[in-house]
Amino acid sequence: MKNNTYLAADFGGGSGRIIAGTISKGKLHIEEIHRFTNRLVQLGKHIYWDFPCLFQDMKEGMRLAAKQGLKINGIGVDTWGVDFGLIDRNGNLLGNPISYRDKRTVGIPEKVFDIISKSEHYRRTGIQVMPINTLFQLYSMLLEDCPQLTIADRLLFMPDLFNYFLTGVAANEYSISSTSEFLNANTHTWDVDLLSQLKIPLHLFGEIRQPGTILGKLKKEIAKETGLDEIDVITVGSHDTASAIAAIPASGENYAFLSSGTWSLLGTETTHPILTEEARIAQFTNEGGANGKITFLRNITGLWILQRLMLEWKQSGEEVDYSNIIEQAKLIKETVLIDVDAAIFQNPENMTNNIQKYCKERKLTIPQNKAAFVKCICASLASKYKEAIIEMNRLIPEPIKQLYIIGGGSRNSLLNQLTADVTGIPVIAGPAEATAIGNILTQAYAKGDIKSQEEITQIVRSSFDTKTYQPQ
Ligand code: LRH
Repeated sequence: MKNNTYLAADFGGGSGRIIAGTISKGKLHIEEIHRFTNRLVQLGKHIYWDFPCLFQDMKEGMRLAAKQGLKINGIGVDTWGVDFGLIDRNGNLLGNPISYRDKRTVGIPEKVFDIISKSEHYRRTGIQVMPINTLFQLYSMLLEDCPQLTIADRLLFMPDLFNYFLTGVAANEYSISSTSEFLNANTHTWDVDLLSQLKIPLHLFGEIRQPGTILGKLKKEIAKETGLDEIDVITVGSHDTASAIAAIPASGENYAFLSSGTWSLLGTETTHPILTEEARIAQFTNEGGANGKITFLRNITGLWILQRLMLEWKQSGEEVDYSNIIEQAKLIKETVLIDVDAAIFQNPENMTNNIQKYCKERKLTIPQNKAAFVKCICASLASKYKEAIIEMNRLIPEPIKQLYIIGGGSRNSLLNQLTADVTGIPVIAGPAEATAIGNILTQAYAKGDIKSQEEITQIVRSSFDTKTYQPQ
């Protein structure tokens, strides 16, 4: 029997998943094999990801898949953007990767823009300036003369790091590399002039691999440990946003996407980067897609604030029935709006306190119960989406006519309806597992089971239901 199952290792800021996808008769069937927590760890001065633990969790998922007797043809890894690990010349990891939520980049963009102007930086990289981006993280290490940097041989972004320890092949995948601010938006290669200007060592950066190519074989010892064969490890759109966008079930033209999870990535696909001053000022970014296209989008703080509130409610021992709170929130007519991108919400000790503080300082009505908090956040997100669509319509040839919401956030019916209402365009929600789906179908493309992006879209359309919300 032909091996037609692929494993997606999909890591988000709050959890990781191993998902198996089987393609049969033009349809994809997915099954979650293993889900685990991804925690931020405060250790000394910094906030880290626990990479060894995440790697172990991934192997456990692989072991469970093997145990089910699935005929596995390949595995692909995708993660959130911008973060990385450094490898020494013996191939060892130089410390756990530091999270983008760490404070080490505070004040760093200003220092970079003393050396290169914002306009030139955008013309080269096409990337929206966000202090979390790799450029600022690495520059902060350079400024503090970090010993790790002196002995580092290679820089590997999070998915590259997983791939490296799976195969022994150290490579930088294109879509994840595009989140760094080190790639040239036109040539899709490392911007050597920019790196040299900032005195960032060039040897850290390696060969750029395109999504949909075979990276290498699973190491013998990992195959043995997990019970899998020495299967192919395949580079997918290893930036989770790129994989999610590859799985938009779009039909027709002039659509925008919203990849909705911890972050909200709202934008559209273009064939060429848009590097104008207007795009820079509007804070749009040109990232690399999984299908040769550019994902022209704005990074908006997504469901992060709500995720943190839920955690705080649970930690205080309260009963939290998410769907019930959403239903209650739907009944609330009036709400205050907050700026979800305000620095005060980035990584506070207590999110509830900071929302209260934010409202108090602006003499806004403070939400009084869980449903009021949820309504406030969903309405605030929807208003950000509206603003982004208005700005985007000024920058692209034809206005957006419909919005596809994909990712876990597409399950939030309150947010979907509010978004349709304030933007005035239909919202098509689903699939929630778009990232894993894009990951799996890109692997199938690499192995020749699927021939084109059009076929990927067709498979998504016939395999997963969507729900349309008309503006009211
Ligand atoms: C979404 C995302 C987004 C951000 C990053 C930190 O998961 O990849 O593009 O830039 O996380």
